[in-house]
Amino acid sequence: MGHRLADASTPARLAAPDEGIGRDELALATRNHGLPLEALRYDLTPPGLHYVLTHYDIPYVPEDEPWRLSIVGRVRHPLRLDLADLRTFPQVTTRVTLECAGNGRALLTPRPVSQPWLVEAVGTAEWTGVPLRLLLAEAGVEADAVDVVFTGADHGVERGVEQDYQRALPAAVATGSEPEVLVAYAMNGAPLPPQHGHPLRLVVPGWYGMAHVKWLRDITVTDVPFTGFQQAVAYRLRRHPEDEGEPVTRIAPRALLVPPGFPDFMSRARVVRPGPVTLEGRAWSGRAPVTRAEVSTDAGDTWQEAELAPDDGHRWAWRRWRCTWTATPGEYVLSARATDAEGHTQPLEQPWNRGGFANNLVQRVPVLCLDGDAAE
Ligand SMILES: Nc1nc2c(c(=O)[nH]1)N[C@H]1C(S)=C(S)[C@@H](COP(=O)(O)O)O[C@H]1N2
Ligand SMILES: [Mo]
Repeated sequence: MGHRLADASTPARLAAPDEGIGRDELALATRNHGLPLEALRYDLTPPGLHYVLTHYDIPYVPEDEPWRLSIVGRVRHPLRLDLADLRTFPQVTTRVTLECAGNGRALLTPRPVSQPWLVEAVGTAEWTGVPLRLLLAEAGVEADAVDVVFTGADHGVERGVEQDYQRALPAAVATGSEPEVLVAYAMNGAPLPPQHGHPLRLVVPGWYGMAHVKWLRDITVTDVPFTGFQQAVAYRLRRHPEDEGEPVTRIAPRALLVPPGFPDFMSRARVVRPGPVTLEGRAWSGRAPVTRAEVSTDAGDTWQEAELAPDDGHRWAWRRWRCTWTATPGEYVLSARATDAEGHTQPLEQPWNRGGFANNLVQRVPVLCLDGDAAE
């Protein structure tokens, strides 16, 4: 009672220099969970270990409630499709590594106050559904189409703006086949779980998570650029609140290590014993195929080439890499770095913007190698 919503023009907040993670960030962190990094070992992330991010509430969709997807706006034949209708279209399955645009945010200085990801907002799944371009072809997109707007069934308020979760793709991307955008009804061969968009979601291979609209109920083709909150206010790369900013789109390259050895419970620092230690992990990029993974055991001063697993044809999924490190007693900071075919790589200095978006600073993993004796 008596509460008021923040003003719509309120910029996202930055944490004060020594401000710890607050209760509001903790509340988000307990709802939206990351990939436990040891699960980087799986080619396909097991259900429940894939990261989850939901801005508002997960909609409750009773099993017997019919779901309809409408395709309207600048189309010649507006459509209203149920799940059985969607199953009559050609079905495609694509393995996709999904990463939240805010991954790495909580490691930035100053820290943008939002979902406080370290580096674990990533997962890989096989998504099955109908190519969006086939649905749009059936509806007949008009020549003056500019954007295609996707609306989810979830509703909330964000910085004073009440809204359904909505994002748009340029019409050329939505009707194109590179990448092949899907309206997906299955994840790893089973119906979508509630937290991943049951019963329908968009999958946009190579793009950061915000584009993959969950609980998809409406597709509207527009002849003007979409200016909704998640497009024009959030998910832009801004250094100052008044900047117009570039839109966040494709995933920048990143490599992560499977945490070596075993963890200290509180600090999560890794402990290894002297001798050969296999360092392995994953590397991905939504811009171009990954061509290189490198590892450093001295906080990025020197780099060693890791061996990339053979290309298995899953263009939109992460690739495994590995190398061997001969550990001797002492303290180390391990890092990994990915490079893609267009030469994009990862910086050692933080790429900073007010949302903490698309920041692919190299990972730092503190490791203690025990004395031979202490390990007995
Ligand atoms: N309807 C809806 N779709 C959404 C979101 C949301 O809050 N509502 N979050 C987006 C964001 S920011 C991310 S990172 C991904 C996360 O997908 P996942 O939870 O399946 O991993 O969903 C996207 N799709
Ligand atoms: Mo996200």
